[in-house]
Amino acid sequence: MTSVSATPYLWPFDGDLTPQNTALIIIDMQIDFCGKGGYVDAMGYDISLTRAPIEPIRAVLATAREISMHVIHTREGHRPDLSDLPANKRWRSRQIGAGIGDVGPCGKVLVRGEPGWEIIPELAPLPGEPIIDKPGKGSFYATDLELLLHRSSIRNIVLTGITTDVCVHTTMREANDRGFECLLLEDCCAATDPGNHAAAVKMVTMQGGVFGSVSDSKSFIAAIA
Ligand code: C5J
Repeated sequence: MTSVSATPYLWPFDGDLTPQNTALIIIDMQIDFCGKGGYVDAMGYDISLTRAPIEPIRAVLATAREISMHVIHTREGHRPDLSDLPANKRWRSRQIGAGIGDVGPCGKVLVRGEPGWEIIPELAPLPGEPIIDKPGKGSFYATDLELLLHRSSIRNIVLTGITTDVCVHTTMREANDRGFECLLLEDCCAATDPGNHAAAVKMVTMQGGVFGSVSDSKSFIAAIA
């Protein structure tokens, strides 16, 4: 398989890209982050921004499934008894009018099992695709993601989802520190602020690719299809 055209370097760094050693990770494409009445909407942010990556992700996901590349989904959310919700996280969310654990139009905000916590239907996981439930921003903290990746001999990670500057970036940093070779697909991610999205993408490209490399859905599909 050929490398992916990316910035600042052709990805992966050593050209070792196969469907077996690579995972597409789709981060937090939940109603709470891009649906009407969800957490992001309740905070007053524009959900057209966080919905923009749905179609590019859908195209990448279809191609990844066609070639049997690993696909992993994540969901941010808390236990119904909120025993895994840090007090400061709850307090901050209430400051901006979207209290985590409080009842909103999509059920209890960011709580497992509630309508708002579900992954949007457009990107629904297929049976057999692992879903990582995480209480924090990073997908490695307090989850079994690293174990799953090692058990399947995955060494390349392709990051998509929302939001670029929070859960996607935290996951990319966690993965990079663990030695995984990371690629961010910029049109498959979005933030609640376009400037933050652009800054988060730019950060990856500094220092020769401090956290990995950056590409887009079309270049990635062209390389793997
Ligand atoms: C946030 C996320 N932004 N999925 N979560 O709180 O990025």
